[in-house]
Amino acid sequence: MFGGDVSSREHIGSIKKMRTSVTKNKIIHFLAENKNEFTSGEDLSSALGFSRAGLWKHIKQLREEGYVIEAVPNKGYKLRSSPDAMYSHSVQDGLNTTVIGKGDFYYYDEVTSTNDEAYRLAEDGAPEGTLVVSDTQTAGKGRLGRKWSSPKGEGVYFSLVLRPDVNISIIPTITLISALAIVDTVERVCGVKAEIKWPNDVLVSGRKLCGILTEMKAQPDMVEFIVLGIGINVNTSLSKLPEGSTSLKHETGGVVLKKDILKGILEEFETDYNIFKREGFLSLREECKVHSAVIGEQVSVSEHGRILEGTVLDIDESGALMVEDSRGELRRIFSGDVTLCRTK
Ligand code: BT5
Repeated sequence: MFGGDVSSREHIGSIKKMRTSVTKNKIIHFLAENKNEFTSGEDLSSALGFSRAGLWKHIKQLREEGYVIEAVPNKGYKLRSSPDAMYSHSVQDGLNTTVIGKGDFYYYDEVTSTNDEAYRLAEDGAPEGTLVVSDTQTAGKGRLGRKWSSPKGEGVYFSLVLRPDVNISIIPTITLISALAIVDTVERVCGVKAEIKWPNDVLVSGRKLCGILTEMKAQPDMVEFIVLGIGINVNTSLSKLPEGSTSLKHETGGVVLKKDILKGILEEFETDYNIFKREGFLSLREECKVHSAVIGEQVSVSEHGRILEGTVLDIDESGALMVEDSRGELRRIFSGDVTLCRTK
């Protein structure tokens, strides 16, 4: 699943870009940890293992990205202020979680897909809670080979590695639980009311704000790992998005800090995920239903090329959609695309 249609030259270019962002992440992390004092260029380059010339090049790039880094001869460097970037210190400082996003953290300026990167890391043994964030994706993925538009610096695109020790049958409900975390976060951080559109979208006033792509590696009865990928339009101009999308900037009329959205989702998700690992979907189901955009609605569901029309009655304990068709028969849908026939 890696590389896909990316040529090897593009692939090498993208690896170089990844290395650059890893280095910049280290510099910012170091300066942020020592923000009350100057750090000499010599100390900084020897602590991080690169040349003074290399250090200067990265400092220059960081300034271009909006970091205010003071440089005083014979004293060194000091971080004065940071833009709304996603380097580890901006996200992990004050992050109120214990595992999710708290440990291994990978930030990239550009990546093909954070899900592909997280999947590769998970195969190499990345622990639960590993976070991969990118400023943009050149091959952001939706379900069934669809594309996810990821305008640079405007949205939040990230993936988490999860290793829950739960029955494989309840894994699809992780998507709904993460949607719940997103709904709670956008309400808490920006006062925007959002809804969960089964199975993997978050909508505001019927327009798509966020998409979730959950991928899994499993043995017949055991989950090896899950990659939970989330893309959310934060300060994105609607002109860069497909018809029917929205962004938090569009909904609130102002710029929203991306790091606040990411931190909020990580915190809300960890709380719900811990409940999920202890008790399964049962105690989160009611909350998902309360925030559902589809319950009680007339819908058309496309599942493996078949179209079913009916009224959504429920989301069951395994996360399946319960739809009553025109003959009054109850149908259980495990995956598919839902189109709302009328809005609430
Ligand atoms: C999804 O698929 O909605 C899942 C999207 C998951 C994206 C995240 S970003 C981080 C991580 N890394 C990845 O590579 N992916 C995940 P689906 O339900 O199949 O919807 C895809 C459809 O949503 C597309 O065909 C478009 O119509 C629409 N779409 C694409 N980009 C969008 C955007 N930025 N905002 C709203 N709608 C979009």
